Amino acid sequence: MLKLITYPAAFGAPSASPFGVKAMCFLKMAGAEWEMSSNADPRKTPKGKLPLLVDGDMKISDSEDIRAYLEQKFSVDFDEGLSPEQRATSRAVIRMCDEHLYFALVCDRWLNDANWEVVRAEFFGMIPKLVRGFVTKKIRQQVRRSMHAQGMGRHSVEERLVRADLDMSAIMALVGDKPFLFGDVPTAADASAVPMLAAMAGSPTETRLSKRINNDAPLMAYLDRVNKALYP
Ligand SMILES: N[C@@H](CCC(=O)N[C@@H](CS)C(=O)NCC(=O)O)C(=O)O
Repeated sequence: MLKLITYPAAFGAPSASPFGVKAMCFLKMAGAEWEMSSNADPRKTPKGKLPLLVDGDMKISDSEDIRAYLEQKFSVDFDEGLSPEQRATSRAVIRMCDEHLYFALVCDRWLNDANWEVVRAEFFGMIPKLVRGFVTKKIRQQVRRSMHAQGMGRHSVEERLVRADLDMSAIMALVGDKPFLFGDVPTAADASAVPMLAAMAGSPTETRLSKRINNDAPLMAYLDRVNKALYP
């Protein structure tokens, strides 16, 4: 049976990682039988990141490669019925979520002091108490550095909010009056966008970003529709 290795459930989501939840949605779209193996330490995985899909001897890293693998293995097209133009838009939406909104989520989770206290307890509670403070301080420093290198960490909270807000407005403009991004059936872009937005909405403490999402009724209704259609 296929095994999805990813971070355990957290903050109301089936995995702390939105990429893990995205992979779960793909598994459901493929009609696969699978089991989850919770792992909170990605260091020994091929790319040092999770999720990781294991199929016998095969190890597939990265949610986008997991998508390609599942589409091929189960002879399905997660974007069935979409025109070439819609497929191009879908690709752009997925990149926007994975490579931009994700970093707004990381900053909100890790750099916001109130959130960090909860994140630390939730993610690193298994580290012996004696060294937990030291280890988690180091990990947070690494995240801060990587967010600075990536660029999102250089923006103020307000600037990050404006950026995320523009992405969310773009997503909702695409959804329009439809149930899903491209019509009546959820596609790969829904499976990518919603875990990211839901993770932001499910912030452990209320932040400006989580408020922005939770106060947006049409956006929350869209998250709910995708949740019901695609979540495990
Ligand atoms: N492009 C990857 C991103 C995966 C990713 O960033 N995973 C994070 C958790 S959300 C991770 O494992 N980070 C560990 C690290 O960077 O050390 C995908 O789509 O799967």
